[in-house]
Amino acid sequence: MADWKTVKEYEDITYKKSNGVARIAINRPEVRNAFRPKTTSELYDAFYDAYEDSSIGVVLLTGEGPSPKDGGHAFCSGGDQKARGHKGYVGEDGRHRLNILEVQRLIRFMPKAVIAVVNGWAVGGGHSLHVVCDLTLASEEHAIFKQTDADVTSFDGGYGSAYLAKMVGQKKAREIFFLGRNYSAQEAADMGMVNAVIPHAELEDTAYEWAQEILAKSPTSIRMLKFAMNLTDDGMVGQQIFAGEATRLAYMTEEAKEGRNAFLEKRKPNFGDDQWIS
Ligand code: S0N
Repeated sequence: MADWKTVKEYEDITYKKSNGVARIAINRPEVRNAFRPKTTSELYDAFYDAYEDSSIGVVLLTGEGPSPKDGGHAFCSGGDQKARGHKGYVGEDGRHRLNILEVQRLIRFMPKAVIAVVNGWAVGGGHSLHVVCDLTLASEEHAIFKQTDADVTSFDGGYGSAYLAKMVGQKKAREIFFLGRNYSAQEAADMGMVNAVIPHAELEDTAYEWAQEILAKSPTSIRMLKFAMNLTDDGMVGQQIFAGEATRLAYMTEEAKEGRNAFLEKRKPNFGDDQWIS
C-alpha cells in the first residue's frame, strides 16, 4: 500500500511521493481540472523534481476530485478557456504562454515511466496529456475520453494528434478530433490508447501496483527502452536523448575513465589491447 507524503504545497496541484513513486494531481475540480499558466508552471516544477530525484522511478499523473459542486470526476479538461488570451494562456503576470507543451516534453523526455491515471474526463489538452504519458490506466465507471480542440480553436497538432494517430491509427485519430465524441474507458482500450480498464475504487491502488512492478525492473533498461521507443517519432531530439544515455553508459567504462584521467594527468591515454570488440 502507498504511504503518500506531501512533497511540496502548491495552489493548483498536489504532489506526493511513496516508495519510489511520485503522484502529481491537478487540483482544480471546480473547472474539471483545467490548467491555467499557474497549473502548468506547478506541473513543470513537480515533474522536474521527480525527474531529478534518483529515488523516483515512476510518476503517476491524475486529477483530484470529484468536483465539490456536482460530483463530476475529471483527469483534466485541457486549457482553462477563461485564462485564454489572443496569444496563449495569460498568467497572473500578464504574460501569454503555451507552457503545457513544456510539461508534455518533460513527460516525454524524462527517463522514468509516467502513467496517466484517468479518473474521469480527459478532454482537449487533458486528452493530449494522457496521450504523451507512457501508459494509461482508466476508471471503468468515470473515465471519458474526448477531443474538443476543434470546438474551441485551441488545437494540439503535436503529440496530442500526430502521436495519437500512431497509437490508434489514422482513421480513428481523425474521428476523435473531427467529431469530438465521448469514448468510454473500454472503447479507448479497444482503440489501443488505454492499457487497462480498472474499477474506479481500485484505480489508484492498481496504478501504484503497476508502478511497483516497473520499479522492480532494471532502471537502465526502462530508460533505454523508453527512449528507444520514442526515438523514431522524435527525430533529432529523440536521437539526442538516446545518444545522451549512450554517453552516460560510456562514462561508466574503464575506457572513459582512462580518457579523462590521461587528459588530467597530461599524458597519452592507454586504452589497452583487445578493446576493438566486435
Ligand atoms: C470537460 C467537460 C466535457 C465536462 O462537462 P460537464 O461534466 O458537463 O461539466 P461542465 O458543467 O461543462 O463544467 C463544470 C465547470 O467547469 C468549467 N470548465 C470545464 N472545462 C473547462 C475549461 N477547459 N476551461 C475553463 N473552465 C472549464 C465549466 O465552465 C463549468 O464551470 P461553470 O459552472 O462555472 O460554468 C466540459 O466542461 C468541457 O467540454 N470543457 C471544455 C473542454 C475544452 O474545450 N478544453 C480546451 C481544449 N483545448 C485545449 O485544451 C488546448 C490546450 C492547449 O493548451 C494546447 C495548446 C497548444 C498546443 C497543445 C495544447 C494541448 O492540447 O496541450
